Amino acid sequence: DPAHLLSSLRRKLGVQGDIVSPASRAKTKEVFGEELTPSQVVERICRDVQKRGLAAVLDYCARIDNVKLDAESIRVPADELEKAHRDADPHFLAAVRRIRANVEHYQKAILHRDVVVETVGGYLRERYRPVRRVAVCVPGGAAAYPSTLLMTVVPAQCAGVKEIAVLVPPTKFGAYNPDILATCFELGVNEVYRLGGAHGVAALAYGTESTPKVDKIVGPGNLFVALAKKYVFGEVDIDSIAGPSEVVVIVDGTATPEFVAFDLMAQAEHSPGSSVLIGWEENILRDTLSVLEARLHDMERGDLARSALEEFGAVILAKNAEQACELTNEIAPEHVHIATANPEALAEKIDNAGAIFLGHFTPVALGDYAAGPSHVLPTGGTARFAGPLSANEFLHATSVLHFTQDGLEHLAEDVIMLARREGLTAHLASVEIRRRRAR
Ligand code: HSO
Ligand code: ZN
Repeated sequence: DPAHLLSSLRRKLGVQGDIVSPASRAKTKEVFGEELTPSQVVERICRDVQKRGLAAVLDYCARIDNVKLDAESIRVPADELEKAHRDADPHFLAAVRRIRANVEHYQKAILHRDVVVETVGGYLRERYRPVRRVAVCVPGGAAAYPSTLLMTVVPAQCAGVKEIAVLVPPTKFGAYNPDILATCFELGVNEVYRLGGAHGVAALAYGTESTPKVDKIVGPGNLFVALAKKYVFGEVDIDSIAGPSEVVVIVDGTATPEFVAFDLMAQAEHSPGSSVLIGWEENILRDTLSVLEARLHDMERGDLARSALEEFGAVILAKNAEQACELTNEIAPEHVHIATANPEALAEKIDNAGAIFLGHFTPVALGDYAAGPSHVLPTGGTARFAGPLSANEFLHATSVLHFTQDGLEHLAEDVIMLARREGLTAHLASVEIRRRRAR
């Protein structure tokens, strides 16, 4: 029963759940002296940071990350960023520059533009301005992700955000990673904090003497980062909550088993990552699985990918293309890859997906690294209502209204009717008094 399978996948992967690894349970016990759920941990940390500020943040750096930092060293010094950039492989930096240009090209093209609506005796306007100050979370637990810097910072810059603070945990894949630091410098980001986890999110959400408060926090992270973002929402804005990576690959007989096998492995090697293969021709599913089995051995992260595939992977034999699309809509995955003869027709039937990749030559990796749309996408079924992180997520709208006396007159009777119903006589009078004056 595919629907049942999917809901169990969702439960395993969703960040909403309080799923804890034995290691993280032990850590909680060590830090807090008692067994707590991740939500309880996050609530404690956030409250503590709100109350005690920087002292609490530094405490958690020591106790959770095992790194002794102070009011100064919590921020990566400018010369360290510059040195990482100077020492970086020029070919790597050239790639970063080209990708940045691609991301800019796309993000600027989709940027919301102000809308003016003429109306009787006046006009209405939807006006967009950038959020003033944002924090971007970049994961640094399992691997270093300079690509995530590109896919978060560049959209913010395209929106015109003036102040961008980067949060990277104090690990070898984070704040001590030369590629991460070099990329920050290349992108013109000089505010980089050696901070991750819930305490990192709280530090920027509430602000401390070393980490000035931001207006919005975006970007992926582990369960604690995700729960902390939810906790501080309202104090600041957040983007959608990004959990483990997912892909649904839809295939017909024209798909190449090798291609598809690597697409499934690519998502699984994020570990955890979920890869679901859906088709309606049994042969292509079988062939893909045997190639997958054969090729997993050669992969550097083959063991990680294998365990992710075993735990979170699925192969579904649908009745037909129609049903494949229905199931995909139910999963509402982060990525959908349609490897069929006529992918565009199927794509029209997919309502719920973070990003859709069409045809045999558009692997998800193109979007992950270089094409232009951000790879920060809704996961865990949230693609039912959320979309990709984009430059537009860094804008906020304001309505602007301007009427002449004629315009006021045109609306006056209706305002008075409603204001009287609601018993708000000052509202009523504020219109009425202007009418009298106009006569
Ligand atoms: N597939 C990940 C993004 C990523 N892939 C980063 C490689 N690096 C989530 O969409
Ligand atoms: Zn990826």
